[in-house]
Amino acid sequence: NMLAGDIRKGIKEGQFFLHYQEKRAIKDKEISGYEALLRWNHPRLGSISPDIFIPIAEESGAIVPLGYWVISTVCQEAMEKGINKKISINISPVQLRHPNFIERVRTLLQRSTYPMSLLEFEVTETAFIINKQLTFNVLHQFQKMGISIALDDFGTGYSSLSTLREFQFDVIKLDKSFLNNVEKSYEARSFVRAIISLGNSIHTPLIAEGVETVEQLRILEEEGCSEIQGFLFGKPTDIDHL
Ligand code: G
Ligand code: G
Ligand code: MN
Ligand code: NA
Repeated sequence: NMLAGDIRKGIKEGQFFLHYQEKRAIKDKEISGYEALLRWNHPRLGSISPDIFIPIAEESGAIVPLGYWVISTVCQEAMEKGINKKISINISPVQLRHPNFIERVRTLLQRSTYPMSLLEFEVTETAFIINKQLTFNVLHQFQKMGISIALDDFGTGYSSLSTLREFQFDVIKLDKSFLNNVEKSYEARSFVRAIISLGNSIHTPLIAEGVETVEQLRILEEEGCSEIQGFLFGKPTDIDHL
């Protein structure tokens, strides 16, 4: 694939940059943290969505250097701007399986003065398909370093409740598809209620993703959700505009 080579070249040539999206506590609507989201300005093709280039980066292995670039850039930008809220970073299963990932991350973070306790890694359930136990071990090592682990896109894809029994996530992120039609459909709302109640009963905070309307926000408040993320409060933007 042509784009795979372009990715490696693009890292060196500074074509990648980060956007950040705020997360808010539902109680007081205060900012509780940010999610870093990778963006690519390709010299010929212009802006390319991560939905397109992340799978290519994963297949080609370019996600490994790209992922290190993301982690170190988050730490650097957060230090420069004096951010003292938690920042979450999406981590691909390919990165988690890569040899020495833990050690390389540790070295990278030791070089930075940004505290590990202000970092969170978001992983999706696809990370647990291949060698679940190994993945849990890697994630647990990060937790021991002080990095929080979030279960991203919960409820979609290869979702299995046993994952929640086998690993103590710091946060669960409810996939945005669960908010579809939640204002109108009793059934949609029942699902949201059940998942929030599950999170609350295992004492794991739940973030609802993709909150776009005040009505969705009201429902999430009523059902006892702890945090929200979505266009209603903030679109992903560069660090200078947070
Ligand atoms: O920000 P946006 O909705 O365009 O992101 C699309 C997808 O790309 C999401 O699934 C998101 O998790 C993923 N993504 C965004 N940034 C990163 C990143 O830095 N690393 C990885 N692995 N995935 C990312
Ligand atoms: O897969 P992941 O949850 O990491 O992807 C987050 C993606 O969701 C980002 O690309 C971001 O642009 C997108 N996003 C964030 N808030 C909203 C929202 O309110 N509505 C929709 N449709 N997408 C959102
Ligand atoms: Mn995410
Ligand atoms: Na998500």
